Parts: sequence; structure tokens; C-alpha cells
Amino acid sequence: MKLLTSLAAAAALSLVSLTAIAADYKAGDLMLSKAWTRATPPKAKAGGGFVEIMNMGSEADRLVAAKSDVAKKTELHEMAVTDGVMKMREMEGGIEVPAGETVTLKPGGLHIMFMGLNQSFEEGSKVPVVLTFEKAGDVTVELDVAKMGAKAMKHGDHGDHGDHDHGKKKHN
Ligand SMILES: [Cu+2]
Repeated sequence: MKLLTSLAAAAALSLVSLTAIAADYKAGDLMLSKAWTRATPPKAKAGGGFVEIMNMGSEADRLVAAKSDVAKKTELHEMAVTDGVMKMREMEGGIEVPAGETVTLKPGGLHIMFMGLNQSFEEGSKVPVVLTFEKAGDVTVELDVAKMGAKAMKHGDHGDHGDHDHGKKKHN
């Protein structure tokens, strides 16, 4: 009986988490899904945001800006290895989303960068962010806050990221 109860609880839990990540957003020919971020420690100064952008149209679009009240500054970034060191840089011209393709913003690659956090991200909550596309215009997505990553956010030139620097090069 006890086993049955926990199985039922586990089933209910997985149902909840599936529902929590199911939100899709449509803007023009674009479909945005899997919008998420990670919980941040109380003193964190920065956080990353991730989302999948599918372009179902016949013309390329471009993510040109991101903004949110949760941070003083929100930018579009890319992580890349330069001289053997994982670094990030701002995508000055935005991020292209070619026709018929899916661009995935994910840890270690392209990401939305929140700098100067006004609040910490609590696991299970949502972080709203407005994404601006050249053609599709503005779309507000809510990033699901996943649990805090075990690995550090290593941002090189963004300075202090709290006491979570474990010396890993990977940025989550
Ligand atoms: Cu960044």
C-alpha cells in the first residue's frame, strides 16, 4: 500500500513538472518553447535564460533584444571558447533565426543574460522576459525556474557571481 501511494505521488509529480514546462508561445511565424532559467543564490548578480525558437516561416527573423524587470540589464550572449578559455560575448547584431530552423538558447551556448539582478530566481517560480524580434515583434515569455545548477556561472568579464565559482569553465 505504501508502495502504491508513493508510485501515485511520483506519477502526480511528473505530471506537474510536465505541465510546468509545457508552455509554448507563438509570435508571427515563430514558436517559442522550453523557456527556462535556473534558481540563483541570494547574492548572485547574474543569471542566464534559455529558450527554443522555431521559425516556421519562409523568411529569416532575428532576435534583437531582451528585457526584463528582474535585472538592471538584459543582453543576448554567446559562450565560446577563446584561446582555450570559455568566455562570453554580447551578440551585438542579435541572434538570427533562419527560415525553417530552430535556434536553441542553452547553457554553454547562446543565452539571454540578466545582469544586475533585482531579485533572486526562486526554484518553481517564473521569470518574465520580453523578447523582441525584427519581424515577429515583441513576445513575452515566462522562464520556468529550474533548480540551481551545481556548476558555476563563469562569465569572465561580468565580475562577481556570488560564491558559486567552483572553477568550472562551463557556464550554466
Ligand atoms: Cu552571458
